[in-house]
Amino acid sequence: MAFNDIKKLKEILELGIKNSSNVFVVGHNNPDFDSIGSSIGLARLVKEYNKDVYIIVDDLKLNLQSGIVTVMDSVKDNYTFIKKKDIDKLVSDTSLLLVTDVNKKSMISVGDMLDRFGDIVVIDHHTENEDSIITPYKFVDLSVSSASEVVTRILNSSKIKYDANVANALLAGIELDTKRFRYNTSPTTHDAAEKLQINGADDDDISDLFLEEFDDYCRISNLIVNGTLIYKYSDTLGVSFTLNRNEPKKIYRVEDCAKSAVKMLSFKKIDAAFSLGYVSNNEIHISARGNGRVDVSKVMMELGGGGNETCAGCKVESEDIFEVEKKLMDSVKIGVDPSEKLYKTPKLLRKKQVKR
Ligand SMILES: [Mn+2]
Repeated sequence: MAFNDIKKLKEILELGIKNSSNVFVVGHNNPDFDSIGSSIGLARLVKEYNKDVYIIVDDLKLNLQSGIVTVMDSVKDNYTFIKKKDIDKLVSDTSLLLVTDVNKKSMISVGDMLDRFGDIVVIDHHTENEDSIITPYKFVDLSVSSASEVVTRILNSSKIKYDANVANALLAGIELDTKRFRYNTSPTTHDAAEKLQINGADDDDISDLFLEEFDDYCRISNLIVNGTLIYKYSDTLGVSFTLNRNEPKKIYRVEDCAKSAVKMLSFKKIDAAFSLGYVSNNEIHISARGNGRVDVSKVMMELGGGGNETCAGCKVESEDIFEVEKKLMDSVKIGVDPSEKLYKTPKLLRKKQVKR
């Protein structure tokens, strides 16, 4: 169903934009640099055809990474960011929706209202599954570095001029998904990056985007320190559970949970790390990371989420984070190889003493 011919994609985009009344661009929820960079690049393409274009970012600003906010702010004078609730008065059956860096309905904010748009074009580099958007205009190429690379190539081959802020946004997308040119690159990736630099992308600006904010570091460290319990499930299997036990209702970013779980997994004798936090008033996010001894996707599936063996997550609606943690602690056993000799009740190995 999907195709991977970039020339065909370019033709579809040109025709689709020309024939539309207005255009919406959406990336995945909890946007990263590739999703936001490719969205901005696509919005630049749309503007070439003098059509109104809206970039949908539905996440709370509070939940966005600081670098994403910096990128959005850098282009906000020329590009319009809207929330899902603003779409109603703008959308019609001649509207075009461009979906970038994602192809699954459940991962975009407008997944439940796709029938409101006239046509949908998907531009992505991730595998498809039964949740993938159904449209004849689906470009999916697993071999390209990033959605930003694809969009850069289209802008360049159409000889469209773009400013340094757009170039920075696109280059940040490529750099994120290639881990700064260490993985997944091809000659076309480097060619795209070179052209972005010629158009004003600045390596120092991009390095700044990748730097951690001190506040983020403090928040994540505070989360770990104020609430990590380590349990032994067997003689050798250690599992950590992180949540803010001082202020259990505190709102975190999905990113905070993910980063704290990754951090916990970097410690000796931790085989799986789970990090829980409220991301809105009654919605709890759980990030799960493992080294393979516990299949964390099985654990997350038990709570309605998913992922893969070493990296998974889920969202749970609940007023009681401790109750969710209890259920999670029980579910861990499901992810353990049945040959492993587990204790009847896991032993609390280390309880962080909270000092204020
Ligand atoms: Mn990507």
